[in-house]
Amino acid sequence: MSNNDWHFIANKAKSLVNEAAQQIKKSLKNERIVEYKSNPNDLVTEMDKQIESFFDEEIKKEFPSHLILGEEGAGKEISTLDGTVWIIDPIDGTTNFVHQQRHFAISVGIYEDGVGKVGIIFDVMADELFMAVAGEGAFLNGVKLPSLNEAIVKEALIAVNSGWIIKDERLISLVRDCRGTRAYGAAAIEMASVCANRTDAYISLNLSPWDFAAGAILIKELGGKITTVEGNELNLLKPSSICVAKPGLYEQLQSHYFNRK
Ligand code: 2AM
Ligand code: CA
Ligand code: CA
Ligand code: CA
Repeated sequence: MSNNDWHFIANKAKSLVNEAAQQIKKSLKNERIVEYKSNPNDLVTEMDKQIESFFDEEIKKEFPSHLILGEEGAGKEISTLDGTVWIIDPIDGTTNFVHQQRHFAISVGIYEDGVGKVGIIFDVMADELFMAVAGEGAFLNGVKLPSLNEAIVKEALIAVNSGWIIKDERLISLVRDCRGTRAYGAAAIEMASVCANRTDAYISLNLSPWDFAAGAILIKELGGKITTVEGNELNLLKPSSICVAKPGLYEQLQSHYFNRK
């Protein structure tokens, strides 16, 4: 596909994300219907499902050959990344959506034969749209973001969920050594925050492809690093841990905390 084709797809993706955000905002005045998934802390609402169906229908209409992989069931039969695949989290941060009505995002990553091409993260209530087209830079509400600077642990703000810290000795040492921790409770927003230079790293021990598909494209576009915690390349068809960090800091995290020899 040519660059022009990718611009067309990226613009369409952006307008679908904006439309989806309007639907979510409108829904806030209604009471949310909440169900549990794998456990009582794993929530899903009717809006998660509605927004995923909206993307599914609109993408199929506009690009019938494209595939869609979404958290709420779209494309669960997909077993390869051949072709053009949209990896979508309709609401990332559902717990925040339910409890706080803020700090949730729409995350859309578009891949061609497994290569990241377009990444969009929209923090709906902050009205912040992060967007990257591979090779053309990353933008926040249309303003180009600078490449990420080198960082070091002792001056770093690290996004990590307290639930993971109490389970993992490696994270306890890291938390002790870094400047501070932050946790918004939405993986896509944590990654966008590294992109915007608000935090320096984000670590999670278990995420799914829709949580990091868009963030990975944005982070790489800005010169940041993203792998599993053990330093392996991410697989976009499988759940995994993730380690996102600014250059320099990433290598320090790997050599001092996660892959000590
Ligand atoms: P979600 O809101 O789309 O489910 C919460 O710390 C972050 O982890 C959110 O980005 C959330 O995405 C993600 N997450 C991944 N798996 C989860 C699970 N089983 N239960 C709750 N949150 C999960
Ligand atoms: Ca979920
Ligand atoms: Ca998610
Ligand atoms: Ca979700």
